[in-house]
Amino acid sequence: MNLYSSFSDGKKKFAVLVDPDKYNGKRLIDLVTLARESMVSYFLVGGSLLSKGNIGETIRVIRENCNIPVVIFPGDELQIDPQAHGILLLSLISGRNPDLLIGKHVIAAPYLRKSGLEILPTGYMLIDSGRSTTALYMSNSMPIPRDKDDIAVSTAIAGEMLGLKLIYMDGGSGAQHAIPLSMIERVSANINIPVIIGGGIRTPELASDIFKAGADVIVVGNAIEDDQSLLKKIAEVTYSF
Ligand code: 1GP
Repeated sequence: MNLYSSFSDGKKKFAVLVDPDKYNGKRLIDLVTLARESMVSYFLVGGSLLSKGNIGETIRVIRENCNIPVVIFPGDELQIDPQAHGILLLSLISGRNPDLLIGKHVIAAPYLRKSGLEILPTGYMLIDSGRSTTALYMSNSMPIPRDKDDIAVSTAIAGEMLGLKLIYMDGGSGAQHAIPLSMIERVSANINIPVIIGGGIRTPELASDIFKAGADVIVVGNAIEDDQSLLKKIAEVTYSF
């Protein structure tokens, strides 16, 4: 499987975020069944802070029950598991915390090499979403202000120039506001690598608007945790493009 070529094939994609703290047992199997029926593009597995979940067990259950690619969205260097297909190697380019720009990567590198996971080098940009999310607090960094499209554009261009292969703009899980459409439009018009958008996407209508603004991949977590019927509706929107 070449994950990157699927991210960059120009078709709109829908990723379901699975936080191992929030899903287990029947609830996880039900989610996987729904995702399989709706032809979800990817499972993203991980969390900014895992307190009880077991990422390996979550990935094992998903792999046993479907063929949907599993991509780790790591909250830290402990979230590496060879059962997944790939991992977003996140560099937090919106922040100025050296650990999240290169420090954790140095610690993780030998393990990643041994894991056999496909590495997806990702410029990760936290955008102010109206409240302090776990991702923001744990990152010990400042988000890009919502009304500063220019900063977002320059940051994304710098990420592309540094050789990163994906740009992920995130409001953080449970964001009060999703990423502004004007920011998505400007960023996606100014770079030639796929743009992933997540945080606070709670309706199929908003998912549609975000795709129209230029997103290649959307990530939805919280809204599906609250209402699993959304999964099918957002998948339908995704594949209508
Ligand atoms: C968080 O982008 C993801 O990192 C998804 O956010 O849980 O708000 O959908 P939500």
